[in-house]
Amino acid sequence: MQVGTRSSYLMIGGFLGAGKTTAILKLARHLTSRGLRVGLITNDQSIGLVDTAVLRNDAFPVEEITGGCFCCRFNSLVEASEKLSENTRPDVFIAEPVGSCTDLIAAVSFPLRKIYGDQFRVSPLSVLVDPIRAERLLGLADGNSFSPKVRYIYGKQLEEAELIVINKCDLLSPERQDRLEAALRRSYSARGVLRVSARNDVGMDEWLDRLASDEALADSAPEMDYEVYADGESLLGWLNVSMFLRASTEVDGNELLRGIAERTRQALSSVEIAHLKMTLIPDEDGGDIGVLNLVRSDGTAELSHALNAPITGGEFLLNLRAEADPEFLRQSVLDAIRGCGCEAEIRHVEHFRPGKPQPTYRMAHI
Ligand SMILES: Nc1nc2c(ncn2[C@@H]2O[C@H](COP(=O)(O)OP(=O)(O)O)[C@@H](O)[C@H]2O)c(=O)[nH]1
Ligand SMILES: [Mg+2]
Repeated sequence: MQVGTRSSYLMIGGFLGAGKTTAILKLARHLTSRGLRVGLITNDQSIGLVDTAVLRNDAFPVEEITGGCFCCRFNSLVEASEKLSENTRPDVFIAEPVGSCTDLIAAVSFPLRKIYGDQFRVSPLSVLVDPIRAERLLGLADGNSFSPKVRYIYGKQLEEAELIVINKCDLLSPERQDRLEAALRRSYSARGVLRVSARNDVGMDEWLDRLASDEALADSAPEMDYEVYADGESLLGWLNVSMFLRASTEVDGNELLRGIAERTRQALSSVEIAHLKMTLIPDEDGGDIGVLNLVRSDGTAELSHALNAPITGGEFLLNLRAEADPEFLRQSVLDAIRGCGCEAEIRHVEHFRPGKPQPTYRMAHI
């Protein structure tokens, strides 16, 4: 990626669980190996972010914007980039918006291009897709899904994508990949549809090359019904938990995470989970981290990063987004944690439905 005096600004959107954080780590490593300095920006409605813990574990500089999405906290986004610049002077910023957020072209890309165009070269908005979720939402496969207003957000994310990036291609046969790509091309007007496997580091260089070209940049944003968008967001319950777990003897931290995930899934069998993610950072010094993800109610709880050694306790973070009452999520998860046999010292528990998005700027055209 060629960089002049301006920093590049990459935004990797996509629904909850699509693989944004995984992809950002891989893109950051590729950029570093090309000799470029990278700064990362995470975003959430609340504090105690699993994503920040995962990215910091890789020693990249990370700033997090909490308490609202980029669109509604546009000035914080610019401040975050300035803060990163104080120490690192990144050539490339990579930002991960909230997975239930849309209207990023009108509320982030255009204002950045228009107001801060002398500082940032804004790359095409990539929208990352989990292929199993996409097959269901596009009617190519059966399976649990969300209610119509949540699906409205999903559709709008794809409608505004300048590049659609089908991730997790390792999960699909080439025929299913072809069918999904054809359906996405039929339904949406993105300038490019790419296929990658972020976890396996496949297709990342081609993606970076597309991000470096201006060809995919849009000049107008899709229309957005903010009432439907707000209703859709508020149907998703959010829960962030931060606590210390202590065991009386050494335990297998990976099993502990799996157990909490399984009991949570059972308690939430009647609702659709969008993303359940947890990190466990052991007290024992050594840079170890356990990371567990579940991206659909009927998916597999995966340890995307396993702990190397038994633990006696550690710092535990859990973020859950599911189409359900937040109080029900809170009770279910706290019960699931109680069942793990550790003593839990709670630092922070927050559960809520996101409020109506009110973007700082909204520009329909550039
Ligand atoms: N099979 C597969 N899983 C992936 C891939 N990329 C990410 N994942 C998994 O998808 C889950 C959600 O990833 P994450 O990056 O947290 O998604 P985000 O919510 O979009 O940031 C994790 O379990 C990842 O390991 C991929 O290329 N293939
Ligand atoms: Mg993420």
